[in-house]
Order: sequence, then structure tokens, then C-alpha cells
Amino acid sequence: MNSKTTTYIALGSNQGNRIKYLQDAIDEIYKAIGDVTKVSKIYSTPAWGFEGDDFLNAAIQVETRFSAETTLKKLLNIELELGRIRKKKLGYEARPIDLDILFYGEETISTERLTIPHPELSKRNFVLFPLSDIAPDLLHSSLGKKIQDLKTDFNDSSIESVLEQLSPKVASFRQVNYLTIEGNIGSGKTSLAQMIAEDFNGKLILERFKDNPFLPKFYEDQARFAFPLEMSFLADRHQQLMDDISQLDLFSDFAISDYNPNKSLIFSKVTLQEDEYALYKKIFKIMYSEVPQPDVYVYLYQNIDRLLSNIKKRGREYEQNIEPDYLKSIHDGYLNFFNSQNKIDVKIIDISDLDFVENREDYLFLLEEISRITKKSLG
Ligand code: PH2
Ligand code: MG
Ligand code: MG
Repeated sequence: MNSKTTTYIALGSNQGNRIKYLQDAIDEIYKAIGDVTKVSKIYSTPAWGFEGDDFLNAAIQVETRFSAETTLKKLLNIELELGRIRKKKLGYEARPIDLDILFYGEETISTERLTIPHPELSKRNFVLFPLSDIAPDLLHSSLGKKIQDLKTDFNDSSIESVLEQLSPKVASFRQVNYLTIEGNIGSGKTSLAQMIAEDFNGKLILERFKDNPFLPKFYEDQARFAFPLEMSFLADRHQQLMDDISQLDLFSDFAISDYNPNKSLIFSKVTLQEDEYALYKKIFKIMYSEVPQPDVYVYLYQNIDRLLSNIKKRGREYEQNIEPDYLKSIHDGYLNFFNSQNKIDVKIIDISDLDFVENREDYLFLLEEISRITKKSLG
């Protein structure tokens, strides 16, 4: 998962219902690329560089997890979806919508397809005016000037804003105090927890991996070392969770974790003998009786093929020999556990056909699903 980059995008339209094209573009950018956190005023500007009707121009600030290249591809798609037809002829032409990347974080990019910062930016009042509304202090590093100063230098008062305004658009999420995203190995639970925490200011509680001295021994002699192995996982997780949770105020903070300590029970049921498991469960209950449980517990379900391909993609060496059967038994273990208890209300979301990292619409769908659960479980 990438973290977020602030990008600035110029919008222009000189055909049809121009205001609607601008707002539709914002809505599509929100769905496909990222939160639209700032919008400029709309300016009416004469067509520059060709004979044509006046433009309406605006600029927006977008927070995206996609690269500049991917952002460009998605913008071109939106132009097409909104009905722009590019002719082969050279030079400018009338267009219902034009979307250009002005800045992408601090990056300078110069490829055949993409030049960032936008090369004509300082020569165009229809870019400087709107951009100065939303990012006056943004530094154009190669020109060594802030946007508001470039605008002042331009010394042009010929363009004016219109009365109509555009609306920003940002994802919403119904927060709880403590949300857990669980799932099988490779289900994407950690990525989703990270994305939600980053977007909605949650405190992340991630399972910390640490070398377990019993693990190599366990692989040598499972029967002999399964119990000490599971006991040491139990002790480590307890210590971690106590550390993390004691940092939180579970009444006012929004915490989000990618595991629940009950997974110790689920995994040990697969690895331990029956009598050992009974003992283990007793100790578990004593240790965890005081640990707070999440308000909302989500289990991400993915089919085994997708899990295997995710495991391969992330490339952790010690995971590469995991068998489909093992993943199946872990999944069954989770389901058995859910069915055997009634303390935690678990919501299973099937994400087999979704890709919330590559497709923002899938991510937005999940945010909605989880918010819906939250609403139901908390009334
Ligand atoms: N875009 C162009 C060419 N000319 N003129 C105005 N007023 N506004 C624009 O957005 C514009 C233009 C090429 O993209
Ligand atoms: Mg353009
Ligand atoms: Mg363009």
C-alpha cells in the first residue's frame, strides 16, 4: 500500500454544460483517484491558443495513493467517459473536459507522456488564478517562486470568477472506538487497516512479528514443540496488545487493529492435541479476560487462489510454501470460532472479487459496508 500524495489538477471546459462537466469530473476523480479536498473558484477565460468559445477553468487539490502515471491514466479515462473525443489533428480544440496534472507532491517528472510541474503553468492565467485560490504558498521549486507570486508577476486582471461554485468531495466513515479487521493470511487485512487509519485518523494496532525461537524447533518436531510455540505466541501477543491498548483512550480514540487475540485460539486448535488445547484455552481465558474487545469486528473473506497470489506477491520467504489446505483449515478455524461464541459480533465481507488497493471504488464500497455494520451494531 502506498501512502498518500497531494496533487493539484487543473480543470477546463468550453463545450456543453460546462459547470456540470467540471463537477462531474470532480465526482469521478473522487471515485477513481482520491479525496478532492479543495476546490478553487470557477473562472471564465477566453480560449487561449485557438479560436473557440470561452472556457470555465478551475483547480482542485486531491489526496491520492496512486502514482503520477496511474493518476494520468485515470484522468484520461475520465475525460473519455465524460465524452471527450480527441481528434488526431495537431493543436488545441474545443473540449467538454480537460484534466491536467499541475503538481504531484514534490516530484519533478519528465517523460514523453508527462511533465510535472506542468510546463506552461506560469504562463497561463487560467491556471494561476484558480491554483492560487487553493495553494497560494505552494512553491514551484524550479522557478523558485510561490504560486501567489507567479500570479502577481503575471499582472493580469482580465479574468474573473463566476458565481457558481464547485463542491469538494471526501470519503466519509462512521467511526467506532475500536474496529478490528481480521482475515486469513494474505487477505489484505493489514493494508485495509492501514488505509482506514490513515484516512480517518485512527490509531493503528498492528500485529508485530518477532522471531519466535520455537518456530524452527516446531518445524523439526511438531508434536514436541507445538505447545511451547503457541504459549510463546500467546505471551508475546498479550504483551504487545497491553502495550498498545494502554496507550489508547478507548472512550475517545478511534483505534483500528489488524488482529484479535482470539486468533491464538484459532491457530492453536489446528496445531495442538486435544488435551493440550483444553489447557491452553484455560490459560488464554485467564490472560485475556480483561482485554477489551472491538465494537466492530470484520472478517475479510478471500478465496484460496487470491490468498495464494497475494502471498506470492508480497514475497515473504517463510510464507512461500504455505499449502492451500492449510489456508482452508485456518479459514474453517475462523468460521468455527465465530459460530462457537456469541460475545463478538463478526461481519464477514466477501472481497474475492474486489481489489481495494488498485480500485478506489472497491475501497469506497468497503468503507460503506463497514459504516453500515457500525450503524447497525451501535444503533
Ligand atoms: N486549455 C488549453 C488551450 N487553451 N484556454 C483557456 N482559456 N482555458 C484552458 O483550459 C485552455 C485554453 C489546452 O489544454
Ligand atoms: Mg490543458
Ligand atoms: Mg490536457
